[in-house]
Amino acid sequence: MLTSEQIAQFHEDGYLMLGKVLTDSQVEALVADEKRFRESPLWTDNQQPTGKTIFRSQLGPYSTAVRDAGLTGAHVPLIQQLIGPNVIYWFSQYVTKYPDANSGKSDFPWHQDNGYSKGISPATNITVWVALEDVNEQNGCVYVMPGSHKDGLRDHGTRAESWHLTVAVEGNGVPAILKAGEAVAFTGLTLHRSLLNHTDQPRRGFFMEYADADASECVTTPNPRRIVERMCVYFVSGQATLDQLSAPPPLG
Ligand SMILES: O=C(O)CCC(=O)C(=O)O
Repeated sequence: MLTSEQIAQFHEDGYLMLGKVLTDSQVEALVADEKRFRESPLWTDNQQPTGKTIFRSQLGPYSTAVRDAGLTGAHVPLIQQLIGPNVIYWFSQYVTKYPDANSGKSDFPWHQDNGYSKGISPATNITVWVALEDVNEQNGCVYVMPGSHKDGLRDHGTRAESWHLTVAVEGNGVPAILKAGEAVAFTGLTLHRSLLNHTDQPRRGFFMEYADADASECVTTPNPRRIVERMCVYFVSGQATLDQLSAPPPLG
């Protein structure tokens, strides 16, 4: 369990290094799974991958490894301490950053995860990013910006020639240097990024996002949608409140 000092640190910095959260066999299962999905002919983006980052998301229905990591990893009770008692595991993604080989394209610019989800309320959601092999500044680890969650959701612009959203940020942030199976947890409002992969091997990571079971996304629209109503949502603990947003439509 997290100590009160670790909880205070998480709220102060907007991130926390969790140490090893997945067993070696859970990491092996995810590594095999990442390869299975990356190489599947269902996707066409795995050709000539130099400088590319390949994403495979929301695969829980097809993957025991994805469900098992998100629901039984050693981080789960820690996340319940931070969000609980009603917690959902609502998003997961493999992120495989291929060697850059001087293309300059293998970075993922500064952003808040809630920038992509168009705002989540309550913004107590947390991302747990796990290394599937040792990650460091050479192979494109994630960097987090301490305290950046305190100013709320920022305006994200789009980057030329890419779907990435981004925010102008001063400073380098803190590199999350991790061994395989170790994780960094950060809030949905914490600015983070990753830089180029300067090695000749792919850098594989897997992240899991957790939220309060009553959280809504797109809070800036008149009809916010509850996350629990999305596909591929799994309960970690507790339940969602039944109200007009979650009530099923009348039959007949
Ligand atoms: O794994 C990475 O390099 C960064 C991925 C990331 O920040 C994201 O997908 O939101």
